[in-house]
Amino acid sequence: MTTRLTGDETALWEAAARVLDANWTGTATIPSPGLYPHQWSWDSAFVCMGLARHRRDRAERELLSLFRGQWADGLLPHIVFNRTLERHAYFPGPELWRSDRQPAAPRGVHTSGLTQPPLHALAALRLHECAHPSEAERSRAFLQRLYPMLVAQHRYLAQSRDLCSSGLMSICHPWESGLDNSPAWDDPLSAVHPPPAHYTRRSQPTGEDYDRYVWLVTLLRESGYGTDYLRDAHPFAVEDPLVNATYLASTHALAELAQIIGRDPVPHQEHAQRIHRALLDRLWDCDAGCFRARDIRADTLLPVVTVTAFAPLLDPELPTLHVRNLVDLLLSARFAGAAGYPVPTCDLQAPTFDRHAYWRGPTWVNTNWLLWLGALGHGLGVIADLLYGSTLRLVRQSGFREFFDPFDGSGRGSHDYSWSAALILDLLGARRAPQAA
Ligand code: 9WN
Repeated sequence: MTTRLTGDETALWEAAARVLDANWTGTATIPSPGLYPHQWSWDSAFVCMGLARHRRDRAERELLSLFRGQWADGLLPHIVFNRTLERHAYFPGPELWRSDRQPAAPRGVHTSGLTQPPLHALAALRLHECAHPSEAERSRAFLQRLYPMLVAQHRYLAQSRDLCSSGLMSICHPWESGLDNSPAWDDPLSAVHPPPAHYTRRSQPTGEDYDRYVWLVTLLRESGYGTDYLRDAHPFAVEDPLVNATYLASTHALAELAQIIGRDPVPHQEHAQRIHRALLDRLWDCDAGCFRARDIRADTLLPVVTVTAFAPLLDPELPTLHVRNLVDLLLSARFAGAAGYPVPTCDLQAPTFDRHAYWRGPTWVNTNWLLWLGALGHGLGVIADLLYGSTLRLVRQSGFREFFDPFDGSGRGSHDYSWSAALILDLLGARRAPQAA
């Protein structure tokens, strides 16, 4: 812990730490008890941000456990399955992905064959930055060990996921976005036509969309998760602002990590420039004054404005005009301005907005945290404080829930959700003191 906390803050800190302690399996942190019993990729990155301030030994093990699932081509899977659990602990389990039949997949570990937003280099950097001076040597040694794995992860994204050679990575499944049922995916998903399905599912998005999710995985699996197939034939391929903003932030982090351990940062810096330019050229919508996802099969920007519109605030070189436009939209009645508990995941005025439905409107701690980090990076202290305060208010009122109603702050989805707890630890640990102008 780096900051002196008040009594109320200490209670919140302890409650958050208890959630992470309870969700620790001995090697990694499950996203939540019951609903998500395996290890998820971007969840682990968020969890590390909190563990960095609570149990850095566990943060290191968390990342190493995740990278145990890395494929030989560098793919860092979005789920690493816990083999000791029953087959039906979570659907879809290893039997849908069949990673054991893929030559590039690791032996003895079952994984999915998809990615998630690549926040891991950023998490590793934050872990190092939070290290006590007495731990600096040990922290550097850990980075030496992790660095080649992070480089391989980014190489995979550049070589196998830059489907248009644009500089941006594409997602090939809504699950890769982390915002599974976001209304932004409605259009590209409607072009996916699965055969009749023969399975059932217990929670969250159901019905036709779920059939499409599973069908997309079947197509990927049958292609051997191949790069040529992804580029030329897979029906769902989207360049998303949040995914690419995390890709950019982690590429900058990789450059810093390289410097810390005495490697060459220049290739990462050059790569970051390329992502930065492509974000502006391909995903900025001048008329709307915000970023939107691009469907690369239809070559159009997707119509619904969601919370991912703001994620490029994570780009340290985002031009002032773009920052100003994003702030205006964020504070308007379409987002924070009319939601008592910002930031809703979908434009409140969009016909697809739904205050109850997972990523179609509710407020989530992780998206708030990403925007808070981006706002701080641009010196937007008032916006950062707004996000800080509203996120703390959510968990104080409703606990460490998975997501929240953006109008009344009531909690939804699973209880004791790991990233909701971990990111509160990071927020409390990083809270800033006001500075005289
Ligand atoms: C599918 C674990 C994951 C998060 C995602 C969230 C949800 C899974 C699901 O849970 O996705 O990957 O079963 O719906 O959408 O962001 O990583 O917490």
